[in-house]
Amino acid sequence: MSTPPDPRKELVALFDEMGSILELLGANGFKVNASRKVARVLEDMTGDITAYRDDPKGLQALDGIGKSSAQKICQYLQTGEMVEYDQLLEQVPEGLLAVLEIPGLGPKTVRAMWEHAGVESIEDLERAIAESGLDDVPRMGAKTISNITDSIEFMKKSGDRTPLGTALPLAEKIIEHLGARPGVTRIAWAGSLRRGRDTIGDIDILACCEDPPGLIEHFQATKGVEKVLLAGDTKCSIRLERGIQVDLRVVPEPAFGAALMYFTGSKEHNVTLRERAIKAGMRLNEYGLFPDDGEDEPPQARGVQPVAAATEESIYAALNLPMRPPELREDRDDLESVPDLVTVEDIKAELHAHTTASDGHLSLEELVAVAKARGFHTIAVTDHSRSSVQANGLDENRLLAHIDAIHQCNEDTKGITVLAGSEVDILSDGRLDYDDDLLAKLDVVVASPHVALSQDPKKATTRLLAAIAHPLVHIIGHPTGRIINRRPGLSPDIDALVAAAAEHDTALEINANPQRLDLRDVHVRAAVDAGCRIAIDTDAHAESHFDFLRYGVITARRGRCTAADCVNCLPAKALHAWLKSKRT
Ligand code: DGT
Ligand code: CA
Ligand code: CA
Ligand code: ZN
Repeated sequence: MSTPPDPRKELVALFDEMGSILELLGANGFKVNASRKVARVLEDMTGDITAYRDDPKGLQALDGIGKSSAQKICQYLQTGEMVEYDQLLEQVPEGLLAVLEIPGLGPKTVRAMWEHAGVESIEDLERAIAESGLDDVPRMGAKTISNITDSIEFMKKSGDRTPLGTALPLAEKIIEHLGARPGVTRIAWAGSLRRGRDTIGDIDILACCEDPPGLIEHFQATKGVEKVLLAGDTKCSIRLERGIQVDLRVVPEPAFGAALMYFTGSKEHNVTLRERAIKAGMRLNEYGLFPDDGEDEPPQARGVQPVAAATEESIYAALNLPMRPPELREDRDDLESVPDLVTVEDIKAELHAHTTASDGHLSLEELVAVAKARGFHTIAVTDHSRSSVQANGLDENRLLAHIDAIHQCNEDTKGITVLAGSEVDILSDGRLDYDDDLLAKLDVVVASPHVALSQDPKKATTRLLAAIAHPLVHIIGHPTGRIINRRPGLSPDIDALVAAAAEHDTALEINANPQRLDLRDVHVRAAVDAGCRIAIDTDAHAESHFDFLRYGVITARRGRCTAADCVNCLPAKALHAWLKSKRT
């Protein structure tokens, strides 16, 4: 499950942040822009950055990367550090970077608040507004201040849960750091992260180790620790710079399964299991499943041998239950039945992806090569339609030429089927962005809402129902348009949508981009129950986006989706037959 950290992404973040720090420090605009430009170049880079480890000249050959940036990148690739970044970071108060993240606040304003009102953190800013209305800061009108207050409120409301797509890679890094220590025999994440919720309150990690105090100390030395909240003999909590809390618990190896089960939760599932244990004359806690001998004192404290403790499987089995995947431990359904949930390996086709023809970063040939390397039998090229002007959507003529190019590419490529598709905007009234004549020329039509995402639920339902019933549409892309922590998106009548989707044989998409995860878990569940087809697509705009698949799959699993429910799991022949069934 663990993937190594991506140094390219880390470098993008470092250069972006250096740009912000430079701006806060009042550096000249040229330096600021140069740093941001490097971030953009690295962001777009599709090759392997580590190949440049000892090759600053090669980096300099890239447009936008100068000599000193090239040296910084090599230094980071060689040592994992960047001296200039560390030096810059020392010159600004840590909390000031968080102030910069408040929507609508630019570096110039933040710098003025820092200089004139001593603002070094969000808390300082709130205090300064309450006490003086920031009247010592030039050009601070009442309107600006009220906007700042609103933004802080919104950040507080949405910002206390971390998106899965941020938490999972972080947990992988921490586990890699901890696992590198000798004497660590077991290590895993638990909690809502293991259950795959779309947002995570905190990260829970469990480990078995010959030297618990040593591991606890090592944990506190994790990169990016802002504060140690608690440090005991077997338990430690830290807060990372981004405000994310991580709990580590070191548990005895013979009880690892019981601890993993307990700390994976959910709390509600734990309660249900405990009641089941009691009915069977047993007691279940984080140390194991024990025979109930009627004593008050906990069994583990009295040396009672557990019935089961080492693995989750053994505990479920002793309770006469099938092993339950973590994604289904929300206490939403009966314990006796566990469907055979879809896995990442089951996915054989990508049906929603973009190229440089609209707003993607990969050329058609690059996209196809990536999809082939991932082992897919089919890739659908679905660039944006004409109304998505900001995404460089294709007008009719460009689309016709694109279709020809894709079909030609399909003929020239062995080992994968390349389909001509489009991600067609569903306009606010439910009409599609191209005429039927043109849609009929496409092998795959993904219809997605992109605008008017705050329309009322009735209109949203009518709009989406029209697209679902459209005979030329295969898939509804990110049906609600929500962005986690940023935008709620449409609230259509999901039951009506899934019933219509089943009737018209139209698939509903789980967009695997971790900012979207739309359909969300409960919607997937409704769709699966209604017997409608599910698509799991990454909506790739770059090579790295293919890695989003795991977030889509975990969301599908939370909705009880099996491979049989998912069009991306169909064998090539069956998939192509379904797509063609909407073209006759
Ligand atoms: P989160 O962090 O808010 O996204 O959600 P969780 O589920 O990760 O919750 P967390 O971190 O408070 O606790 C991790 C697991 O530990 C939780 O899923 C179940 C278990 N747990 C924690 N407190 C209790 C409790 O009071 N009773 C029971 N039965 N289990 C608990
Ligand atoms: Ca948690
Ligand atoms: Ca926790
Ligand atoms: Zn898309």
